[in-house]
Amino acid sequence: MSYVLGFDASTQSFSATLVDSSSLVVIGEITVNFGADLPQYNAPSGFIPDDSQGGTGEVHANPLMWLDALDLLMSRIVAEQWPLAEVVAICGSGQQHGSVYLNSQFEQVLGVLSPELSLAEQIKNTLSRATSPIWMDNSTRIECDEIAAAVGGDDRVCAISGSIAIERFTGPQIRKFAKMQPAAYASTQYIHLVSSFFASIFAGKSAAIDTGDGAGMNLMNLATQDWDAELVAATAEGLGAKLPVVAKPHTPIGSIANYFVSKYGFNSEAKVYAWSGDNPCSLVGMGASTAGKMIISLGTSYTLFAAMDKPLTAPNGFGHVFGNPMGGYMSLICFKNGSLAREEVRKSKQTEQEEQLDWAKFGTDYLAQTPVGNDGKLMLPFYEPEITPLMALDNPATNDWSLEDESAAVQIRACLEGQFLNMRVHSEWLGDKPSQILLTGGGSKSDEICQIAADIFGAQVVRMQIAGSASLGAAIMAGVASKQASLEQFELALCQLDHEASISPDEAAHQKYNQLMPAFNQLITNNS
Ligand code: XUL
Repeated sequence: MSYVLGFDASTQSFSATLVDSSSLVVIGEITVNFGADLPQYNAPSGFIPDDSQGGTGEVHANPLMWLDALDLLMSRIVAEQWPLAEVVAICGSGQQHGSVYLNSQFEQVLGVLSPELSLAEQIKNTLSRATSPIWMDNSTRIECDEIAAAVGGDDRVCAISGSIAIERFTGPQIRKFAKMQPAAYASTQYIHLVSSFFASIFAGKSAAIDTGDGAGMNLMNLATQDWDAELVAATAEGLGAKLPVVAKPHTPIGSIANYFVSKYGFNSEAKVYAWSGDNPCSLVGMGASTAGKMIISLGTSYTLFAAMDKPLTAPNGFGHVFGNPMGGYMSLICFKNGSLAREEVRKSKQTEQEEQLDWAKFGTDYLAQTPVGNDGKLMLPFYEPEITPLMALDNPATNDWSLEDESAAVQIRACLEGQFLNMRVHSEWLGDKPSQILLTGGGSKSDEICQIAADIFGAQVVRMQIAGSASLGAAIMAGVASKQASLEQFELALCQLDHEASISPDEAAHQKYNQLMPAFNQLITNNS
């Protein structure tokens, strides 16, 4: 028997998916939720709330919390008796753009990790920066402008790296750290992404950054698939020496570290492969790594992405090009006010008891009370500054109606319709209207949410039979890299679409949304 294991270090949780690579079946998925399982870190949604950081737009997370979560996840996996001794290959996914800063002791400490102690206890002293900026951080406007100016403008940054200089991307974040904390920057020997940090932990040595996730840094040259000397120089002095090498997907990093062998019972022969970003991994997990399928993922952020053969960049700066782990490229548009905005609108009107309702029931109970189009009551549901479009709101904007005056049902519909109308407006540059959308992430469990998506895009919505597309994608990447089976075989067996539960657009509803588009565009213009 042989198994492949995929991890997902995401914003709110750390999960693992185990796949039997002989019979090509998913054995299970196990998760640790940062907020619920590690309350001592005071990060209910996995990050340090912005107000405790002075309301500056900085959003950081504690890498020690991630490490404790990994140890906890491993102990749950052992309790479930997953056959770790028969795991042959490990890969993983990380929330994109987040960075971990480590001093010169990092590699040496990794090489001698003791199973008697926790990962957090041992890695703690190798951090040269206590917290990690993550993708929700939008505090680097100045640094973005400086980088763009140094290389000849945003168009040039985009032509080289696949994105204009973006606040949450790692390069601008590094520049800010180097400017604000020069001594800590000087003592940094390694700057890892979340993905390459965990690949390092598993392999017991500093791991490479893969081209999928590396493209989300404003530092990698898409054409050469390596660091771009000009962008690196424009970002921070001495940065070249602190960046790990760039590796193609499927690159083996090494055998699993002894820590995991002694403590959790892995086979010492198990290979660790370069990890990637959550969106590139989801592309694989959704069976969409060849061009032609559009995916919308309803996670902490909402993302809209698709594989593409040629790197087509967004004309308005809102889209990005990342590496596709199976070769070629992928487009991505990220919307920051995703599931947390849904939670906000729910919380604002619900009693404690009703807050326990899951979204499936919530959809039936509340969306059923309001008509398609919400009688023209539109909302930009931005509880945090939004990135697509760039909008510094910290409360929803509406077209002349007041949230306080309306029922929970009206607010909920306005929030959901606003989210999908915004996705439609900002994905039009991708070209042809998709005939089918693959929907994943927590919100996709609700038929009513899927119906809104289908009606707004005028496309059929199909879901996967299995949740957790990022960790599944990582498991498939481990399986393909270690040649357990081909990508086609894994996809055929594991990326099954739930056709029976597919949702078709209602033509009348689609027309109604078409009619609302001008008013929605006006709402965007009024708030820009
Ligand atoms: C993508 C992005 C988010 C993170 C967290 O650019 O910022 O989707 O990857 O999921």
